[in-house]
Amino acid sequence: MIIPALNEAGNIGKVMREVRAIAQVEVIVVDNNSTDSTAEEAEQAGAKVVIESRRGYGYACAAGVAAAQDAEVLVFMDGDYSFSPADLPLLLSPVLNDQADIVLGSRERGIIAPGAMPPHQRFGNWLVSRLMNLLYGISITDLGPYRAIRRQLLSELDMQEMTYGWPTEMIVKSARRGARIVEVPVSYQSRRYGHSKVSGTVRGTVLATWFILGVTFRYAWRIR
Ligand SMILES: Nc1nc2c(ncn2[C@@H]2O[C@H](COP(=O)(O)OP(=O)(O)OP(=O)(O)O)[C@@H](O)[C@H]2O)c(=O)[nH]1
Ligand SMILES: [Mg+2]
Repeated sequence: MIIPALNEAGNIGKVMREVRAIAQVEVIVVDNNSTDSTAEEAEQAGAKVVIESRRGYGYACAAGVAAAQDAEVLVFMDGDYSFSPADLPLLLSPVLNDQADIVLGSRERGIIAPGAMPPHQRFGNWLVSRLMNLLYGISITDLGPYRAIRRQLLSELDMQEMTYGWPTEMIVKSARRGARIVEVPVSYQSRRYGHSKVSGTVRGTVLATWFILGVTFRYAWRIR
């Protein structure tokens, strides 16, 4: 499991302990120059901590992939304790049962705690999901960052988006390759501690919207 984490002290230890209680999986926390004790907290709770100095969600995820050398299946999860480690078996089973190549955790199909997702984020996810369904012939309800993917598929995708576009690129390129994309319901709650870096800030929202829409359209019209 790969957890990109930027200033998630207070959350990351709790996330780690819950993952440990659910499954014996290797957990790689990628610290992007946090200014708090994220790295120490993750290490103490048993994570392998990788440092990526280039700022960006995609850079952090890519560094995690590089560090997870032996894993055949990779799971990505946020480090702010907004997703539930208890949903991990649900995410993994379609891949392990050879029914999917990539499994997306859908908050829309699951339970969203009151106030956990700001209305603009919920609307944006709805809109982009539908756009992707139309442009790529898939059937998804959310852009869930909590997801599982076969390593083989991920390496074939040749990921280029190293910031906000990473999760979108993974979906649209998987769709273009005809990979089996399956959604499972996951629960979502507000972060416990710390500050939002994406949807809870104006800068994060504007940049995420720009990259998500840009990547969604770019690959729809690119020649194979
Ligand atoms: N390594 C790394 N992690 C990041 C970066 N930006 C965000 N993250 C992590 O990515 C996850 C998602 O970021 P959040 O700040 O929770 O974004 P959000 O879910 O839209 O916002 P909230 O509603 O506050 O939870 C968290 O685990 C962050 O720590 C980054 O630049 N580098
Ligand atoms: Mg969050």
